[in-house]
Amino acid sequence: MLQPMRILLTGFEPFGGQSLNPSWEVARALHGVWVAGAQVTALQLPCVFAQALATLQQALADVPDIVLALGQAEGRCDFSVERVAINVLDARIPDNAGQQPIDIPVSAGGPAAYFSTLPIKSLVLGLKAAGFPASVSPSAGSFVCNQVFYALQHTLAGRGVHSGFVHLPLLPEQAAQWPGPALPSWPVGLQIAGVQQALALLVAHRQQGLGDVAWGDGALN
Ligand code: PCA
Repeated sequence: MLQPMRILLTGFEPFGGQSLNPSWEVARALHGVWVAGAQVTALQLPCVFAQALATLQQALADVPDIVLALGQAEGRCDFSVERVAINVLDARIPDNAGQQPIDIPVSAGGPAAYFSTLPIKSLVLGLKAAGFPASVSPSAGSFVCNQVFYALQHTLAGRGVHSGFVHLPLLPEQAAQWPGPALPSWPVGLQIAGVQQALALLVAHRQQGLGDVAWGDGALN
């Protein structure tokens, strides 16, 4: 019998003095949920350069069909579907262990960058059609999210797994206390519904036998 598809959905612990991270609030809400016949397993990643990859690698040992990694990006106003992970760590703030690497490769000798193997344009169009603002983002930054995204693509390269990264806006509770100019936020329920929709789109893409994308999958308009 055909095995059901398995989805790994990762989120990060809070960082930067926050007590919440939307990526983990969303991932944990979807743990164990079935989306379009595929089962979701949520995994929390530490926001620590020296620890995040070991946690990720452990979960990838039992290779899933789809991996969607989530992170918080304060200031973003929509679902930011990341196009590319770069081979550099250049931290703007210390991680949760107080480390702040500057201009260090994620993988010494590795390629300069990896593209998402998710259908990034179809995902954006599908999310927007379902009422969730979304866009393709050209940079996942150079903090722990980019490190995880790069390592994910590096580890799974050529394995036929569809994997990529989406940055999420802040939660309203976070935005209300954020210092400086007001930042956009989305309620957790909306973020959960949007990610669930994203997963359904990714399962459908995979079921249609549309392989890795590795490069753009069409125009956005
Ligand atoms: N966002 C940070 C790290 C963890 C998270 O949720 C980032 O964008 O790198």
